[in-house]
Amino acid sequence: MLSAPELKVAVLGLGYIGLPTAAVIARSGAQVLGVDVTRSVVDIVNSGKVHIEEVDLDGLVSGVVARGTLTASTEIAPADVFVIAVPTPFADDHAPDIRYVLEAAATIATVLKAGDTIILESTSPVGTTEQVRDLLARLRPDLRVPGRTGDGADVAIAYCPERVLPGRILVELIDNDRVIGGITPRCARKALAFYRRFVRGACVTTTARAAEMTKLTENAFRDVNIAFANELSLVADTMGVDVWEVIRLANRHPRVNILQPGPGVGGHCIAVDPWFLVHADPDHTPLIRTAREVNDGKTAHVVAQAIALIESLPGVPVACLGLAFKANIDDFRESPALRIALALAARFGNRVRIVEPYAAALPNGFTETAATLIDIDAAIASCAIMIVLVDHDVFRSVPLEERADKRVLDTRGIWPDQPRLAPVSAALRLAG
Ligand code: SAJ
Repeated sequence: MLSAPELKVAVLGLGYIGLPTAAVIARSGAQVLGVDVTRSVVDIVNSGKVHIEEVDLDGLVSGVVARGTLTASTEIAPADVFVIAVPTPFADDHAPDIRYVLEAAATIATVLKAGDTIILESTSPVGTTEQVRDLLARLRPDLRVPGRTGDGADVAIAYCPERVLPGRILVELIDNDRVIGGITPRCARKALAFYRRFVRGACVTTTARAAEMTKLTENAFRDVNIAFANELSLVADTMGVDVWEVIRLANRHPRVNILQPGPGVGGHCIAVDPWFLVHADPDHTPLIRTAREVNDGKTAHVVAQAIALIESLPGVPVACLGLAFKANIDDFRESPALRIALALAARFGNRVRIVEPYAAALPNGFTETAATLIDIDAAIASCAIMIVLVDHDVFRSVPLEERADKRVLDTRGIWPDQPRLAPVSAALRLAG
């Protein structure tokens, strides 16, 4: 491995993972080229700014761009290490779509040289890293690829999944342990030396296939466990029991650790990745598939509950608290809160008021509706029905005296002291 100032790294994909990763590598002293197919993203980064919200990312990017250690381009250039961090969506039938990974690999092939290392970080179905290897072998027959030509490979290829939590990305990029899967042990060792430059967590090596499955397993584990909590929330409703109290009490058992129910699972990872396992082996994944269905079903259940509550109080304004996919972030991707608020806005029009401190304006989907964006104070003043969809701190901190007279559907359990059936004050009904 080259010493710090000489190492050239290209990061392909400047999204939620690629941009922070590129910036952290640049801070470690390497010369980083961020490559993205979107011109506007490249221009924003080159001006020292960021196109995504993430804690402390703006300061880091402006610093490394000002120092010249991070530059962005739509064009690839030769480098010593290539990191692929592009999206891996799935199609309507849940089949994973690795087209962007293969396109990135084909781009790298144009500048690849002996001695280079290619690392895939995108969440990928098992076998994708081998497909990258096979593609490179086809496009660059002049280079010996690993795993096909004994130990004599000219390039190293590895899979190392990102595992960072939105909102804590810069911390977790450094502190989390990394699983580094090589096509061969030698590939893993080369990638390991690269990650050791900027990762403080342990770096553990394995095969590419095991690393790919590990990433999918982590997110499927979380999905299954959230599904358990969501299923409990339905049973507890039927029984007339407070599910959050039950979970709190059950979790006092030394070997029980139940997650939190909510309005469904959002984000671009946990609601997506389990399908990669189901698609790969449908016969052996009834639990993982059912968990997905339970979590998606919870969103539909909340919509039905909210409709029943709103219809029971004709004319009363409704506040939907939150659109983000989880607390204290501005990310609305795959958000159940957004889906629920949209369904209610489409049905109840101007009775619906959205409170989302992380949005300057309502997202596009609302333009067809008469829903409005208001702040939490206006919601407290004007809405007798409150549907809590996101556990943002600003909602959690509303004291009981400001909401005691509200009818609340609290999908996140943020107001345990809320009276179950507060009366609706006539003053809060919409005129007419
Ligand atoms: N959620 C619940 N109940 C819970 C925990 C979460 O309903 O007890 C919901 C959240 O509200 C949200 C969704 O699940 O809608 C996902 O949120 P999250 O915080 O669990 O996870 P993400 O999607 O932000 O990030 C996950 C992380 N994976 C794991 O924790 C196993 C992160 O480490 C991964 O890097 C990321 O996916 C990814 O990129 O794969």
